[in-house]
Amino acid sequence: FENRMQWFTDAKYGMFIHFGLYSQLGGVWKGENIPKYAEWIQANADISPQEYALLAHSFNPTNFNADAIVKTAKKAGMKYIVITTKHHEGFCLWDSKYTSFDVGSTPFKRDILKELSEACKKNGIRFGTYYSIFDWHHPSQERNVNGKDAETPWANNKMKEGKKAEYVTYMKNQIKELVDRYDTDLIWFDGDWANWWTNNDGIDLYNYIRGLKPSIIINNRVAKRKLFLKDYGTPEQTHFDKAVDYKWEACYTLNDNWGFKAADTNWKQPEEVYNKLKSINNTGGNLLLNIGPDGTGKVPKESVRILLKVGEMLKND
Ligand code: JFZ
Repeated sequence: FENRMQWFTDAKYGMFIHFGLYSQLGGVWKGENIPKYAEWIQANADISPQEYALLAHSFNPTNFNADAIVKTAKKAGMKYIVITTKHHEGFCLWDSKYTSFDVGSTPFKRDILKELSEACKKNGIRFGTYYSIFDWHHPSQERNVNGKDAETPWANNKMKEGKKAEYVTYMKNQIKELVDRYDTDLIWFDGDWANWWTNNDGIDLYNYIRGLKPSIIINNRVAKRKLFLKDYGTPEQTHFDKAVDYKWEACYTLNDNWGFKAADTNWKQPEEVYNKLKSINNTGGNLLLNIGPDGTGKVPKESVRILLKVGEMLKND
């Protein structure tokens, strides 16, 4: 365990990238600014999976520049990158054999995970992949319209009767693709709160992935996050002031959204980011700090400015 976790413990600071179909919308649906997280727009504007899927036809982020992103991360003092390969929307950022709701069915087609993983290798940066447990597009699942769950029909989505095994196979097949094609070093799960996903489902998936690549690191959201702190824990937009008896990583974003939101200009100051990083590292945590490229693939210039400024401050430590 110590050996496997060593690079992660030493890394201390990484870059999170939220990128998907939602990046094109920038938080706006049919002319209306939709409140809350931009990457949740499908849920927050209650867009049907069929209508949402049309966004694949216009996905063409020709400004996505893996080398530039990796170089920015490196200059900023970051040692690993984790990108959303499949967020809750279900769209896959790689050309998967197991679905056509993926980059292979867009006008774009480029293998950006390959571009990013190779740029990482070249620059001595570890490469990680985010994968959402629940999926707003997969036919096994649907909005929850009954009883108490109807209050959050998307956040607590429903697994259709008898469909779970098929979906778990889909997840396993896709994760094997991420391991085989991109040699991912870390898998960052999310969405463990889905009520059809059990802690044992998570442990089974964890063991399956470790069997594919024994050295891989997997966050605790693979299973029920409070019960399963095997590799590392993941508090969100908050961090611990005291050391805890497990490895952990806080994730923060530079404004108030993970995915790109045009109207969100509430950028954190470099000093604030620097101080957060220091206090997190001082109590044994890593910081995974997010950028959300826009629909053309361009990283907001404010994000780049803040990251590079923090990088300079770290150099003067
Ligand atoms: C999740 C995602 O839903 C979100 O879109 C983003 O990817 C973020 C990094 O992770 O959001 C969460 C996860 C956990 C909590 C709240 C929002 N939580 O534990 O309170």
